[in-house]
Amino acid sequence: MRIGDLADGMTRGVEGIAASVSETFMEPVVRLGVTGLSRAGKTVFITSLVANLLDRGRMPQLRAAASGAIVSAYLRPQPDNTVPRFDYEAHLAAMTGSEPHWPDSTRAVSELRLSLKVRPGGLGSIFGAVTGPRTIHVDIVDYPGEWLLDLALMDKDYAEWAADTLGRLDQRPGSEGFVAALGGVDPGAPFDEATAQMLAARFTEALNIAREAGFSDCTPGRFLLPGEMAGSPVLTFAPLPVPGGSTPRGSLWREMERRYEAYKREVVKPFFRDHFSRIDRQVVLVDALGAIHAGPRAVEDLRRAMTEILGAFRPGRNAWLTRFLMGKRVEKILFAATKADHLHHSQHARLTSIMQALMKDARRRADFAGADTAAMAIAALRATVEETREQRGESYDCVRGTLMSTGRQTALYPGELPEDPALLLEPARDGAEDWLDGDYQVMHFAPARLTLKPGEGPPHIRLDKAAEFLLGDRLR
Ligand SMILES: Nc1nc2c(ncn2[C@@H]2O[C@H](COP(=O)(O)OP(=O)(O)OP(=O)(O)O)[C@@H](O)[C@H]2O)c(=O)[nH]1
Ligand SMILES: [Mg+2]
Repeated sequence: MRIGDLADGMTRGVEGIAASVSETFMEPVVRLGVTGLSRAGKTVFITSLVANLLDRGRMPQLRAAASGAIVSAYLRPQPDNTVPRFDYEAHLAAMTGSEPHWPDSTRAVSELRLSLKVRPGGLGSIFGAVTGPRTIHVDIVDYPGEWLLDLALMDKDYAEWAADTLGRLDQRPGSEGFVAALGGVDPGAPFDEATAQMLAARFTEALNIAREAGFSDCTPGRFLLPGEMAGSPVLTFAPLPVPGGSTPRGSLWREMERRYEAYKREVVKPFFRDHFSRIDRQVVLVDALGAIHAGPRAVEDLRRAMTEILGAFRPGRNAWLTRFLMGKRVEKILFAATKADHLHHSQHARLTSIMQALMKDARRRADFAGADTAAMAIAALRATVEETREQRGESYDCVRGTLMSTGRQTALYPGELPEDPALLLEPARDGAEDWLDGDYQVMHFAPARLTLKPGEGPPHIRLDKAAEFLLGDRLR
């Protein structure tokens, strides 16, 4: 352990104590982390969750909403002054306006505080009447799941990371450009910036193509979501094989190694210290249907990424992370397959089983030290209606919605998910190229035009159950 690390850890500890004391004497705060890989559905989830907590007419499975224990809900200024605010109003306007559309992609951390006034025991409770309502603040933090994958880098030095990454290139589409570029480079040659930039550009391209093709584990995460760090040295490196003879000072390999270490120190660590270490409850959103549609390799990649992501919630996984956490741990982790409105409800249980199987794999390696975990299939914003169609004497359970590409109403029969998740996960693990029997369809539906009654939030599937799991115990 370096002295610098120790000092960092201690400051955090003191801040942590101050925060928990003020919270105990004043109003309790629950910090809810919402993560998932890019396009998993984080922005839509947070927007719809907040809208449905403000107007609770569609939240019967959230007990505190059904019982009337939540007296009121309102948005308040967030406590963190330097974190961008989650743009709830703009996202909600996009999803529920007169020309509904999906919100834009978001590329960084953002935060929103929702405060709930709760009367313990609900309406008419004697206890509630005596003590009066109390306020609970829910701080919702949206952050890219790619950043969690970077935790794995903390255990690896440059040579190990490069060997792992290079070893995986041939399993993925889009690496050709980078492989060709590598062929013309001697890692032991003296460093020059143009070569470094060229390699980083080709490598980033390969990561983006793999990501587009449905692959999940595309580290370093910040290469895909560079934000204001684009073009800086911490994002201008690439994996190189160890040069034959040695790694002389001033060589390309050495400088790449130095930048990789800088990325760990100056990008990965601050995120875990400033954001991750403060989370109380976590939802991990997963576009499982998207990966199933993309094929077995994408499913296997997703499984690995999920194991990696959930590994971040395993105490003791990493020495420096353990110190930042100071014994604090995430109390609940919800693992949710999003966009379940692409399936007829008759298949939702199967999607849930697939999520459970994916989660089990991660759990086998760790029990998350007592954190309460659950897997669900949800749709934060339901864009379809169900429909059963007859064709040549067979009936098909379809969903119907407005197709994004044409703007026309279309019915989709997505294919039948297997009852036993192993029928998907095993071929994926065995490296199959395609699914043996059948294909799984995904279509991009636009959000439906809504007419909401007073007191109703946007339509969803099981968002209330997700909220009950994540927050229910704190609202009683
Ligand atoms: N049908 C349906 N589609 C959804 C739902 N949630 C998300 N989507 C689709 O998934 C896309 C991504 O959703 P976002 O919420 O923007 O995902 P994100 O995780 O915030 O994505 P990034 O900000 O790019 O990381 C949307 O544009 C929709 O096409 C849902 O509940 N139902
Ligand atoms: Mg987003």
